[in-house]
Amino acid sequence: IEPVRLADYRPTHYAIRTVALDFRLDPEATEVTADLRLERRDGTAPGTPLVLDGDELELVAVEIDGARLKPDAYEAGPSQLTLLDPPAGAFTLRIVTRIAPALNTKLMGLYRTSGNYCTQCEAEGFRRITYFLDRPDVLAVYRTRIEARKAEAPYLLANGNRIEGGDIPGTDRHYAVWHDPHPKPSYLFALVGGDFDVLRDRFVTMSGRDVALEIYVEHGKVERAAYAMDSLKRSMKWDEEVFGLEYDLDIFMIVAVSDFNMGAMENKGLNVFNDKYVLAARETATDADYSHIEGVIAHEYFHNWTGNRITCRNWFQLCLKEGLTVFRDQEFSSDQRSRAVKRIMDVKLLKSHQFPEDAGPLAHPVRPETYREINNFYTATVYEKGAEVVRMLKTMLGPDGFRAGMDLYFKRHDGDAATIEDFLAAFADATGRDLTQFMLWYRQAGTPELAVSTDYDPGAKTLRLTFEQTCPPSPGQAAKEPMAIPVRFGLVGPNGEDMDYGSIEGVAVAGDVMLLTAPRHEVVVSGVGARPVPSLLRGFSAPVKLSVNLDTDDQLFLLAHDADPFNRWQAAQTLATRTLVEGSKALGDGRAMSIDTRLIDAYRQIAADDRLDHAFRALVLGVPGEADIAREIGSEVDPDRVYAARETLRRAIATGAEDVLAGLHDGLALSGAYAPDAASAGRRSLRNMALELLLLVGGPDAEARVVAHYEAADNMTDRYAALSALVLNGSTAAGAMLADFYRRFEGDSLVIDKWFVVQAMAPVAATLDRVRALTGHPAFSFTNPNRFRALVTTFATGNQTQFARADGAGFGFVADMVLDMDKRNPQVAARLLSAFRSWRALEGRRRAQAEVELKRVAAAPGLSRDVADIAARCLQ
Ligand code: HT7
Ligand code: ZN
Repeated sequence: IEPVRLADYRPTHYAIRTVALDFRLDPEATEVTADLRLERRDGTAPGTPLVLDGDELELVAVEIDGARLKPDAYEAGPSQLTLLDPPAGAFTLRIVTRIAPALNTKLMGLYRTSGNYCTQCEAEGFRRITYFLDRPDVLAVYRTRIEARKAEAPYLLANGNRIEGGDIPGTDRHYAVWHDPHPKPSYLFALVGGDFDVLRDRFVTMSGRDVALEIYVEHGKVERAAYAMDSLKRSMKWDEEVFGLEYDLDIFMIVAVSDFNMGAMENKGLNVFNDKYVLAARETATDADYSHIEGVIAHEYFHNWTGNRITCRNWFQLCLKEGLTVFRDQEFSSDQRSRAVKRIMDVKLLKSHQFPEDAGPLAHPVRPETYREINNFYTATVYEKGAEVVRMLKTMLGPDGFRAGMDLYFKRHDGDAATIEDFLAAFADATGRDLTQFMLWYRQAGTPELAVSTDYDPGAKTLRLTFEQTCPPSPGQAAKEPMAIPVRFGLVGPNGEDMDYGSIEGVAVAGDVMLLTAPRHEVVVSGVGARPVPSLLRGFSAPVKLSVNLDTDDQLFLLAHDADPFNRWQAAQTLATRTLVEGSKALGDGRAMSIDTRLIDAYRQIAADDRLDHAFRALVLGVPGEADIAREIGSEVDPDRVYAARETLRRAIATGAEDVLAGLHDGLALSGAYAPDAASAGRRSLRNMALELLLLVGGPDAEARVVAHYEAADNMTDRYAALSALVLNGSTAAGAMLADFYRRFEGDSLVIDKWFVVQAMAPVAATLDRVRALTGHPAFSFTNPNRFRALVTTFATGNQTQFARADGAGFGFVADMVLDMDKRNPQVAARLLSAFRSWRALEGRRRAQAEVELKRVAAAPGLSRDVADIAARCLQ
């Protein structure tokens, strides 16, 4: 497959000014009439052919200015329509296509979900509806008419404001007409037709615009949309208060569907959501589900400005909307909840998903320069690292400089299809700063490594800090240039408080941020009265791998005293990681794993410290995940040893803090009405962490405690915590509890997904057969991405020991699933295949098995571009 290259970008020869669409909805034969008002762009020679994109389309008719085109005036196929000699002046092109939503298993373009019609056009789905210049730099004003049988689709929705509608006399049909005054690219087009329940509300914007808010859900689920509606209103208010950004239509609609390839989609005025990010009730959704709903609702709403009003010039600029919008939703959640806890959770996600991506064959820059299949670039790097890059900008420019840059960006580019260069130019111009070096964060892949050595001279009262940055090679980028790395820091004095200091030589400093720009900086801090423990990279001020020559005592000191909660958490992670990396090596060599009792004491103290936030304590007690440990080990990884080391450490913490944990579990139960707020959720998270650890201590009391917890639960967070503790621990009572859970929630698909997830994650040899058997369970479905991801993708990405079984059977099963799914839904298949991305870091036998399966996939006939691309890159 030929790659698309950023260097080859050219604007289109023709502009499309307006689009009038007419849909006659039918499951097998929807007819779409598109009237496109086209114009040759300046600089395009008259007679230049107009080449429109298509995908699996059937052309019914084509006309120019009302006259049918002669067959020799155009060339048409399922994936292209070319007008060989278009008129010299502006003209209207009418294209009639026929599509079959009921047969659309890719869930791109117009498809069916639970008997309703819906669309997904990002990135290249619009071309599955009609022939078009289906790229983000072609902006047009859309008018959409939809017609359908009234009984089948009582609601007919599209972007913008509804301007007309009614019954069609003498038929059982009706219609609606929508007009979106804001020019937009085709990927933001949306249409929904179907039968729903609706939750309605209103929001008055800061300038007094009265906006109707509507959330459409499948019948019987409207009560479960209340939290989403509340999140939406809070998001709208927050964007006004924090960024001065106001909503710009008279109506904002969200439709929750059960078949969806990703999380949600920010179509102008008509967001379409995976229902798992809308529906929540105490008995069915966990606290994590509630916080995801809040975050995703905010994210899609925030796209209205960062993505819709200012869109991307081409798909290479995807991070322009995604990284920035993730940053905005992170900030929103930080303001709604605990900033420190949110930051730790975001960094956990970055390290567990983006760092491995950046270290393997799928690594790519935040702004890639080539792609073969754009759907494979909706990645942790574009989203999460993209958000980190925006966060660094704010750290470097300060809150006022950052806001000035954002304001200028909106002022300059509203209505544009912009680039990362435009984005950075706004910050450079608003603040007078040179961001040339900073641009490397968008251009260079790989996680920079920052090694720091510290040396205190008591005589001179100076602290010397030597910083050295390197960045390992990544595909297509052998050598890297030094990056601009902001390091937020403090010096923690002997009394545990931040110390004052004098001047700092050797690096530029603004406030508590040093800005490293060179491969090596020798920094001397003077006027340091006593030996400090430096706290570096506070708040994770840059997405780098930091190693500092601090010994266990220093790290324990930071864990106990650092004023920066992120670095307290990080100190625990650093100590645990050292123990686990050493431990898994020791287990491999047939030695016992050694665990410093001071570390266990520290965990015990954190658990018992009532001055600390509950959620924060729970996070500190959560030792690094298996994938994090594997990443630290780097090569010749044996997942069984990693797992064994991790369980040994967790058991040691549980045993050492048993009385404290029992006290927490007994004392933290909440009485009264359930609320999903951060404080209550934090309390539950600490209590459930205590429960999980207590089970590791073992004995009949521990298991009985979990069973009692499950039975007493009045919410899904507590019930699911008990279920997953038992199942993941392989406890004897797990089978009965799984059966009970299924009975209670049978028919509630989103909850049954949790039942699939927990079984797919069980770290025991029987899991593979169990997962295989569950693919035949009546509640499972190969056509629904949520079901498939819950069972199969979770097995591949959330169960290191069983996916990477030494006999290769886990890899074989997943490869079979990829090939099977590829025929139906290539996007879902390709995501599953990316689970192989760290295969080269495995020990020899497993590595060889993974390679065999990857090669089998790569060689299969008729592969989609999505899967072929991932397979080829994994093997390169
Ligand atoms: N912008 C949205 C991306 C998306 C998507 C991409 C490819 C295929 C299907 C998709 N559904 C949604 C989601 C977002 O980041 O907000
Ligand atoms: Zn997004």
